[in-house]
Amino acid sequence: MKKLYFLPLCLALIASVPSSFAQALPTPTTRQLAWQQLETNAFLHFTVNTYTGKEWGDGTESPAIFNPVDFDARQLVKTLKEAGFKMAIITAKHHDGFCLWPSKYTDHSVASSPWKNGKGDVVKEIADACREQGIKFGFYLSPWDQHEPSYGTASYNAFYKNQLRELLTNYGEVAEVWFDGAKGENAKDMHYDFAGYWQMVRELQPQAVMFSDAGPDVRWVGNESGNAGETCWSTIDTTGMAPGKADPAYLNTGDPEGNLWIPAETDVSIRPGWFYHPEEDSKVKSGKQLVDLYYKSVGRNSLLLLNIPPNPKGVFAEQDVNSLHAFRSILNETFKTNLAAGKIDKKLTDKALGTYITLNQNKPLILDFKKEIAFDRALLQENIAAGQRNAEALLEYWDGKGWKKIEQFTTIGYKRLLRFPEVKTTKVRVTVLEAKGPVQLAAFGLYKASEKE
Ligand code: FUL
Repeated sequence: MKKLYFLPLCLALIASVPSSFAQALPTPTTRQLAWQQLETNAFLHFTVNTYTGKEWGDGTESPAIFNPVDFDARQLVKTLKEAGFKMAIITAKHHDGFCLWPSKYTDHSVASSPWKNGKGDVVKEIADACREQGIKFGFYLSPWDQHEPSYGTASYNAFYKNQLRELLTNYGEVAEVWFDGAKGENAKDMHYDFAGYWQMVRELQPQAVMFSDAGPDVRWVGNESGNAGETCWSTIDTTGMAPGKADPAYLNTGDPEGNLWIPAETDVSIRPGWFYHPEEDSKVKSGKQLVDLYYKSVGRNSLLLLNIPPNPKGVFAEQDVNSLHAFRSILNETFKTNLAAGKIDKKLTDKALGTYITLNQNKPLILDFKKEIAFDRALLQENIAAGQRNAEALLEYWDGKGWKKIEQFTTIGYKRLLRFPEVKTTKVRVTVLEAKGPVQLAAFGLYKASEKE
């Protein structure tokens, strides 16, 4: 008898295997999960362009023009840290080929500049300041190099790798490496060995995430205006893609059917250009505009990489610093008090992604605050360690007689922020309308926005 029971059980178990495999969703690696939770990182565009007024140099610039007499990495990093940025990424080399560190492989660098009599190293000072002050450090190393004579020949790959190795081995821990696929129409043909570059980063700095249009760890968001897609999946299918060769619209929204976890990074400048130009001093984005970008990036399952370019003296302009302070103080004010905390399950307000409530499709979660609260912002987070699942959901409030819509929205992922006119109620409910599996809701928050927003 026992054997007869056993056989159907075995068959049932075997039958269940393919379906559970079919449901396996891509999930983040530890490094991707840690990166996503940084939320706001800073980009520093700084090179000879800072002195020529150009956005793209052409490689003929003289190192003699680079002289940031007041450069103080500690001060720059302090400003970034105070404004809540968790990483600083410096343009170690932009498309003009000028190196902000004294590379052994070229003399087109700070070593040939008057700054500190050629003894300075911008990359080192930034890396050291980041370490001292407890924020992460990353670098941008442009593959397109208009100065290096070997560019366009196979030996350029060896040159690029030599420079990459210098940056990966001489500056302590690196948290992100930025591979930019951009190049001008006049650029010589060049076959980059991206696979080789990426392998070197994995070997020498295994905890670092690598950015490019197509990953491998984080992807471009598809525009430079600071807007992640209103629907933003952390998954894509990179078949046929390469840095510099990807469809921006596809990158912007991601792909619910994508087989790889490669979340979107939203890079945008605080100024119209990436480099400092004095004529743009009056065009610096205000704190309020930066907050808007935060909602459109972090609030749409992305990460905000905000560029703040040092000026020719090597310091941030006053306008930029003022905007950064305003940005962080507005965010702090808005998100200071979660009005739902203490009134709903602690798992949703303890700020840990690993504690969550599971929501099944069309089974609403009712959150009863017992007394009336007034709010105009909502926050939802999924436990993305288990993948991204929500595809469509509805947030409603109780008006005393029935449920009224606040907002219907698509993806949640790491974080979804919603903005709407003030609602006063004692209860809200969240209904998952469409999902790729049970939604692990890790956080829920309701806030009253700062008047400065
Ligand atoms: C682009 C570059 O061409 C811009 O100059 C800037 O560095 C931006 C972040 O990436 O591809």
